[in-house]
Amino acid sequence: MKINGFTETLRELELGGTNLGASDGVDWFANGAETESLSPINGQVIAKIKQADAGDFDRIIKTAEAAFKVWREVPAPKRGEIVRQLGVALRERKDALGALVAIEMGKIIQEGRGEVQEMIDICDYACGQSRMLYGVQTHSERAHHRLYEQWHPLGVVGIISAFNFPVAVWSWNLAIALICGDVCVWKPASPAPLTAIACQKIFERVLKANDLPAGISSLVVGKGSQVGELLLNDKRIPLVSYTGSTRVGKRIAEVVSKRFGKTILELGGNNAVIVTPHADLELACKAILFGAVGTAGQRCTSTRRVIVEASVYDNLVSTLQRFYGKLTYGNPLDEANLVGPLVNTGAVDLYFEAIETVRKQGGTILIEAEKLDFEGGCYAKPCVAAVENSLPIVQDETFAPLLYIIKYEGDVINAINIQNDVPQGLSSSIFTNNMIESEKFLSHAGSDCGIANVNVGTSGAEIGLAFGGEKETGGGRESGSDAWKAYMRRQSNTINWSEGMELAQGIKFD
Ligand code: UN1
Repeated sequence: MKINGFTETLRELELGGTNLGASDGVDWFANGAETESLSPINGQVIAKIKQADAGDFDRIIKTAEAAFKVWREVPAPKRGEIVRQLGVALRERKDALGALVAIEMGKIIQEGRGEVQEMIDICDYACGQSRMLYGVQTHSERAHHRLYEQWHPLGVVGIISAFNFPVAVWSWNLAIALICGDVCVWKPASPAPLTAIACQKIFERVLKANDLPAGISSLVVGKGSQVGELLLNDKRIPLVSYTGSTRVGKRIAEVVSKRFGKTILELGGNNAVIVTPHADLELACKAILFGAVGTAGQRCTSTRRVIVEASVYDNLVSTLQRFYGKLTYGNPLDEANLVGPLVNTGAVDLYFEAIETVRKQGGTILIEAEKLDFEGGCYAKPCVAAVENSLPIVQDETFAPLLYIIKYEGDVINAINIQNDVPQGLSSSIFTNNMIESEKFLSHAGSDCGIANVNVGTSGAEIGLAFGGEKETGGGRESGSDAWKAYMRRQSNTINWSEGMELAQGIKFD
């Protein structure tokens, strides 16, 4: 397949040299400072962006509030139809948008296309879900009374996305929020404004073709310290969905809950793969490799730790060394490469600082990292280190291709205890063909993570189940299963169709 370069990709996605960063789905405007988007492929400016200022933000929220009053009256399956059309539009732009993701944040083109596929999948899923916004009904203790539960839309949903899934995070939230009858305002991550503008343009065509009013899906490109703060503090936004670091997520939880707003938080992970003596080692190492170096180790689900039983330790390390030795590095637009650049020079610096800290805290480097000088981009080779789980650096999430190997002895429960002994709780895996081991891992005394897999790696979850984690990962759930409920408000209804006024709990008040 021919891969387009920067210019062709921008043209195909209707992006110019300078782009406006605020849109209500019908009009584009922006009165804030100009910024540039740099590519980690070569450090060059891809294009410029005019950011939103406080006035633009206020205009967006006012328009969104008005649009909510219209949108909530549209029957849910008809809202689902609009989301279905977004999925069709994304299918048409899959290659171009996947390439822009690679250009702007550096993930390899296969993963860029995979990310757009996740957007398409959630649109299809949400369209079906729009006919299944079920509430329960139950039996009343009183004669001729009916009890039931309904789910109503919430209002304006703020979506703050992360650079590592610059387009899919928006779609997981948007597709579900829209079918629920909410309207959305998106503040994309600062390193990835162009992919956001491209998505907004794709959706704008759908909204216009259906004669929908402004404000159903809006975009505000701006600094976290400016528009981000406005969004958190704005009482007109009842729900804020944030994907990103635990440090920022903690602050978001405080600010939004202080005004009794709701949050969906998808924060840091510290995901482990347990490898027992009953594992297929080749299979485990394949999953570990993709988990640790896929997206250059910059997924919240990336494999950070391998917890391996002592008798298979040496074999696992030599298999990983063989696999790492075959990795190909370079331009993420070239399909031959498996590892592209990190997102920016700051991320490379943090990566090498973390490796230094591993050494200082007593870890042993098994596979050395090194900076790669391609085209002035942010390339680096991955690193593997043998450590103790208790090292302070191991307890922290380093957002880079840095993998820790930890030895365990005895029963699998010892490995599970090590796995759970970190502040985060997103994703976890076990590799074993022993049913008792895998059931222990999945039991209530097993993995404490939101995601627990058997013979499947920690990253690359499908959209059909709820996505998210426990502890410092924030507790939020997005995507499939009943994650839609977080985007709605629940109402409990009691209907009296008797002719009297019977009180519950047998109370007499005559
Ligand atoms: C993220 O890194 O923020 O499970 C999300 C996965 C992807 C989602 C990652 N489906 O790796």
